[in-house]
Amino acid sequence: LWKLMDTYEPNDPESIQKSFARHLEYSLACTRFNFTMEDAYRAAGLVLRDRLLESLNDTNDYYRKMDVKRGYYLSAEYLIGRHMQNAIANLDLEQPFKEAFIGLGMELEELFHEEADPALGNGGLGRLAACFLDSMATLSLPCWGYGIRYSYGMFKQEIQNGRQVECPDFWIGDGCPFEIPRPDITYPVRLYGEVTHGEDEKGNWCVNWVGGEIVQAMAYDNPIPGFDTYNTNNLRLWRACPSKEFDLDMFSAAAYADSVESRRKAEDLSAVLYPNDATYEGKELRLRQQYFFVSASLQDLLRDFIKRPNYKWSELPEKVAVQMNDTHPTIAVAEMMRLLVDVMHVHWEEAWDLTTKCLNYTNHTVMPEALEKWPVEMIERMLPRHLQIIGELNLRWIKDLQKKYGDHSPVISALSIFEEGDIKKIRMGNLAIMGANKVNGVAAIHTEIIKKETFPEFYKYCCDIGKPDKIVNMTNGVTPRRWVHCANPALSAIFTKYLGSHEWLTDMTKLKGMLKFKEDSKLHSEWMEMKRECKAKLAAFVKEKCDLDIDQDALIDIQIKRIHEYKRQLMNILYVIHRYQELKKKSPGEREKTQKRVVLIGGKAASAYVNAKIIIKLISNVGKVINKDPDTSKYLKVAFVPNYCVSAAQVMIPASDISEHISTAGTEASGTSNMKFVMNGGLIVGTMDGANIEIREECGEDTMFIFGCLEHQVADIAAKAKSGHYPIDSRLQAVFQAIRNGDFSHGEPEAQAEFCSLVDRLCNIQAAGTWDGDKYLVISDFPSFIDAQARVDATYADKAKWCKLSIQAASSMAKFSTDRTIKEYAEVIWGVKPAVRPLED
Ligand code: 26Y
Repeated sequence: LWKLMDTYEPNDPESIQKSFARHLEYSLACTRFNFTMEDAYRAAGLVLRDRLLESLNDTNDYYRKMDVKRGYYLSAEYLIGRHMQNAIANLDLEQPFKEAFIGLGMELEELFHEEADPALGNGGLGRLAACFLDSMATLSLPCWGYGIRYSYGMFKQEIQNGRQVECPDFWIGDGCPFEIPRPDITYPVRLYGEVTHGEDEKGNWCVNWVGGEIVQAMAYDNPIPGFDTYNTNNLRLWRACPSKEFDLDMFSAAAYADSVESRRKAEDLSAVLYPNDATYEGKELRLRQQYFFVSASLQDLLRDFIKRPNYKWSELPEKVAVQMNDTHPTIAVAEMMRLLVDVMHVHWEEAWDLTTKCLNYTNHTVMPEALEKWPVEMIERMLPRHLQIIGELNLRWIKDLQKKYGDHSPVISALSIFEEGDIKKIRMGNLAIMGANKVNGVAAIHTEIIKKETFPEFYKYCCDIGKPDKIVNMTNGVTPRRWVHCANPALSAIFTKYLGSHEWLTDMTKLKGMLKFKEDSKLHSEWMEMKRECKAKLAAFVKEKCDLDIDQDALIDIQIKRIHEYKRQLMNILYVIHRYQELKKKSPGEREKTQKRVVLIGGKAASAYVNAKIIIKLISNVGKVINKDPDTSKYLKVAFVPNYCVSAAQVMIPASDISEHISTAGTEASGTSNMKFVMNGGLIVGTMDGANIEIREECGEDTMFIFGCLEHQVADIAAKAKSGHYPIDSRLQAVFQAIRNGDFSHGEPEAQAEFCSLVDRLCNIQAAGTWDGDKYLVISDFPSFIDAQARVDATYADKAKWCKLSIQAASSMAKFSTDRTIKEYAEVIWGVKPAVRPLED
């Protein structure tokens, strides 16, 4: 068979062209003379897929042959973004592809734009998972991702009359050429039903979970090629399909309609991503989704384990490490126990030992409301066997705690998996911690907050049993392949030219070599030219998306992230209003001397998040006033950029001069776009929060415009406010006044009422620091925010200085490559080692 295979030179332009023509004709049924750009994109995608498939299969064979320990990343979200450009770069096919398509009269870049942007995630957590996959492959680590193949990803955001409108994103509509359906890889997943006891074939007492419904999980593989390695890893996403046996029964009973209905219900499972971050919404379907993908993934990885000749269960922790991405996949703790005990007949104690050695848990969010809790009643109905298992685990856990702390210690109720109350609940965070070998936060400050505030009793317990390092820090990162090389080819070329090789793309410490050029005038002019190029692309993008002309000489100021009160987009737009008011006060001559600025804000609001949606409306309305005011529009523009997504980020981030990472201290676990901006030579206006703190440490204090209170001051400020001391800066008063006057309401009474409600809430002094007041201390931080912005303008005025800082910061970001992050996970948490596939195997 091997000899019969069409052999091709993967790196040869002519063979790429031939393969392209073949796919166009035979895979897509087009003719060589009649095809659209979209057809061309698809055919090019299939050309790549051939190469990816080969590499994926060979890599898997190699891992199997070497019998290596595997890592498995379980995540309900992956914000992978477009595949094509990234795959071409990672497979080292940029030159031959370019040549091949120029030869065919096509620009590669144009093809890239035809690709849908798969948005199977909400925000930071999903994007982090995607960057992790890229680094795992690049480091040749035998690690796979598991998740859900949602038919509808994150909604598309349209802005109509300044308001967010959510539109469905049927990204899979015309098929994705990069995925590989695997109808032969399916697993049954049971839901509902009941638990009975009986005897197995050998007459041993056993537990049976029977009845209910069975859904089939079918695998779709998404090859993840590494950069500068022959390894290609896999992101295996599960799609829910109706169970075959079930259907047949239905048909034979001639219950055709019922059968169709049950089909639809099964398919619902993987239909939609919940477009919600941070606020936990207790939807039954979400729990079903979580269990569905966790069960399929664990069945799959255990099947792989037992395929090894002479496997022993005791070896499982030497061969398998699982990472649970937030609480979303933490039902894995109970499911692993069920599979080991009920299906594989491992003794309870050993099963628990194995489970707690294999599983690990990452916490991503400071907000307690994001730690999922499921009503016991819901679990009992949907996963009756799991409730029993969790009950038994908890019983043993509590006994252990009672021995240590006495029967009635308050520690016990805090650490129990069950939360008492009118509606008894299961705390998935506690289940995860109990079942995990390691628990980690995602930035230094966040890990400290986990120890002190999120799970203090648990941390104390770890210290008491002599295992304080069960909680570890794994500072986040981003992949430089997508976020520098693909997003900003001009910058990538500068680095490669000055450093003499592209090694920096796999070893970012090499960028330190740029520091000696940071005052070099030749580099300065190339650097500024790079920024101009990026700004030109941004200008075209903003023109298309917002119908706004932006001055490419202006300072570009960007805030892009989910819209959330803690991220304080509101403070940003209040500042823009203040800046506008200051400009209005100036004479035309004075205005000439001010720094021009373009402020771009983008991000999606959870569909039920009322305040976040009002903030979007306010930003849009402020834009309408400022942008068309002839006194000021030359100096200040502001726009809400619709439908922020990975591909938008790739255009926006490289063009920024400054970006805003301005969450209240102690609220943003890490942030990752902050890293992307700085890697692209942007500077940060930020608070001492999340990864900002560590970025500042690496790049130098002079590269960051820091403002706002510190985390340890927050409680005090809130307490003082409650006792009536919460002064409002006069400049902010003026901004509030303008809003109350209706200056930005466009005569729309509804908008006016909404904007006033935002302002009133902030001004409710007694409630500052609480839910009904200025919870995120906008008022308190506002004056120092103004100062920070003034420092930005002053620094920007000195072009050489700015350029130096920009080079200095971008060249000091080695720590924030996910290559560093993933190496730490692999070494400290997983114990997984690289397995570099040789080319000829
Ligand atoms: C339970 C459900 C409602 C839920 C869904 C999504 C809860 C949380 C999330 C998403 C959380 C998230 O994206 N967290 C972000 O993770 C990033 C990667 O670690 C951090 O950089 C960022 O600070 C944090 O907000």
